[in-house]
Amino acid sequence: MSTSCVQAFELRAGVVVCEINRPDALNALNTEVLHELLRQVESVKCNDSASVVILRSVGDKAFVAGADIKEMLNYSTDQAFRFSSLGQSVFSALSDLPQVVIAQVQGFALGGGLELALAADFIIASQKAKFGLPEVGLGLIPGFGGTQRLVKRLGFAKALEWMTSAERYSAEVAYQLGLLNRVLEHEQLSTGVEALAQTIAAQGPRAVRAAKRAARAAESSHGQLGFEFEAQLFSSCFAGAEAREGLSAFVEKRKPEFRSIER
Ligand code: DAK
Repeated sequence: MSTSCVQAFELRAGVVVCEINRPDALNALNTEVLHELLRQVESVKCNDSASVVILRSVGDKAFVAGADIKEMLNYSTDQAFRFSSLGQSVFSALSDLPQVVIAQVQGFALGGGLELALAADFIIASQKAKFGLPEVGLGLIPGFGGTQRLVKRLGFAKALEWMTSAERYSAEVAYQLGLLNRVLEHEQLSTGVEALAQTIAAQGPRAVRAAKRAARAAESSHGQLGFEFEAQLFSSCFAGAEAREGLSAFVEKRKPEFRSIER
């Protein structure tokens, strides 16, 4: 396979697409895809002009059908350990991106595929999407952080049901449980995701990043510490020209021009 198994490109000002391209294997995550995903995520991280990353994949059937079962079949314990370390680096790098990351799920998001979507900030899915964690049926458990992230999203009992039953769930059920931000008609998925990405990219870029950092901190810190961090981030918004532009634009009854501000 060529290095094009994952591509990243600027869709429009402030919006980058990161796209997995292995549709013949339903975009299953093998070592090559993980290496390439890590490379692209690291380069997106340095893109100061991007506010949003759309994480999506090629093909109609699957977002990602999991870790590559055929590759894992003959793993030695050493190979399994290396695969695990690589996967964890990719998933941490993705969830630590300073940009808002939207997973666009058009079909199956199973096993490592659901874990990948969970590493994004939010998930927008087609009505045709299907979610689940089939690992226990293979004698495994999710290993890319999914056990932790799913509990945070669904609560302990539902998440454990998903992990231990290996059942598949429709987008409607996943939405009702709070896993998804939006469910869109299949044909409208790309345009809907891109429209939301554009809306976010039109806001103050520095403020969008600060909002993400503050919201992420809520997941890991408690009570007063979180409020103090929020206050620090709030005051940091006044360090550059962005807040001045946003506040002045309101007073002057015009649209703010965030994109032309130097960062
Ligand atoms: N790996 C490799 N190839 C896959 C694949 C996968 N996960 N899923 C599908 N494919 C391949 C199929 O083998 C087939 O290839 P050919 O036979 O054409 O060569 C092609 O994609 C099309 O798939 P199907 O013919 O099966 O298509 P269907 O429409 O009939 O079925 C399906 C679609 C998504 C229901 C089915 O493909 C399926 O059940 N796939 C497997 C889903 C699954 O079990 N996913 C979980 C994988 S395990 C850890 C880290 C991570 C993990 C665990 C531990 N540590 C760090 C400790 C994660 C584990 C997993 O994700």
